[in-house]
Amino acid sequence: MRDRLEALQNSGLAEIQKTEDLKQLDDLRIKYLGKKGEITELMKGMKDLSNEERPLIGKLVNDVKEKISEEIDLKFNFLNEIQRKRQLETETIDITLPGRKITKGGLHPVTETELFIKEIFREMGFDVADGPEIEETYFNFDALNIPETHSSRDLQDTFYIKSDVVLRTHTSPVQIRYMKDREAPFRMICTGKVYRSDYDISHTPMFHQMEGLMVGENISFANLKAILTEFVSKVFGERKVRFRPHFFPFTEPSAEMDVECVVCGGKGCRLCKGTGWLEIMGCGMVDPEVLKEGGFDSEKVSGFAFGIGIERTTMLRHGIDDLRAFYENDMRFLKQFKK
Ligand code: 2NM
Repeated sequence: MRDRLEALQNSGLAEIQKTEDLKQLDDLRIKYLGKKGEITELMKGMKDLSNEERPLIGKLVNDVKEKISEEIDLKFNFLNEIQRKRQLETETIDITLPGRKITKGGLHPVTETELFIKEIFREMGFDVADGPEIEETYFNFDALNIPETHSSRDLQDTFYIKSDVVLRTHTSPVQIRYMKDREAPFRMICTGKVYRSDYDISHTPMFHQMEGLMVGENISFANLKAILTEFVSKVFGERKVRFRPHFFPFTEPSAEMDVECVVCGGKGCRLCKGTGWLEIMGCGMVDPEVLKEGGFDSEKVSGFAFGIGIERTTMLRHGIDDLRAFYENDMRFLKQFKK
């Protein structure tokens, strides 16, 4: 038994020495030290030994086990280190190579115009507010003096979520909410998405609007003209403007504002349909009923309001003649607006 143990130790150590990779080494660990390994096998013969010999051989078995185990650990560390070094050599990264190019995106032209016109009003002292796109019919219609029978309330024009909840059809409900929260005087604008069930060459079911409101003592139509004329000159340059009478349920009197055609300068062309004028926004003096609904005494304060479509403004600024270009995600179109 002593001889067999010695032979086992020698062959074990020799095999460990020769091993060149970690997998082989692991196989050896199993071969010698495993549950079904050679040493375990040899120990089965222990029961045949005399009582004097058994403890001596037992100690010897443990020594051999320990020796082989130590040797395997040493070799393991050695091989592991070699493998790590090899890895470091082959997997080095050349940090002097140029990096992957990161392409920067740009603002969508509608977003860019939205930010641009917001900034113009901010500079004129207007507060910027916003509100929910899913809105109660009360804020979207009733509070704005839009009668129960008004055609804009039709299922055909408005996306109803429930009988009293809609996707807002304009941003005016934000003005109503703002009035209820504030004291006069104030001036504010809001921009955002609005929804109408309409889809053809010049209408998309979602589009963007900016609306504004100024309320205080003695706010007049002259103030409206001054502010809006200044705004239009900042967007389109020094051009003639005109106000035509119009009708909106929430303003009285109401008007539409035109700017001298940006293409022909008033001579008449295809864009302005020969009129020399481009319609750009709606406006008016806030109806006393709407002021009252907003919590104001229409005997003490007055106000003007206005609304402008951002898609249309973007088209006129950049000479885009097809609304659909904004929603087709054609990179050749969008890249032209990258700054
Ligand atoms: C427009 C035209 C005219 C408008 C009115 C109000 C409110 F809530 F203050 F009454 N907000 N926006 C308004 C007035 C909007 O868009 C073409």
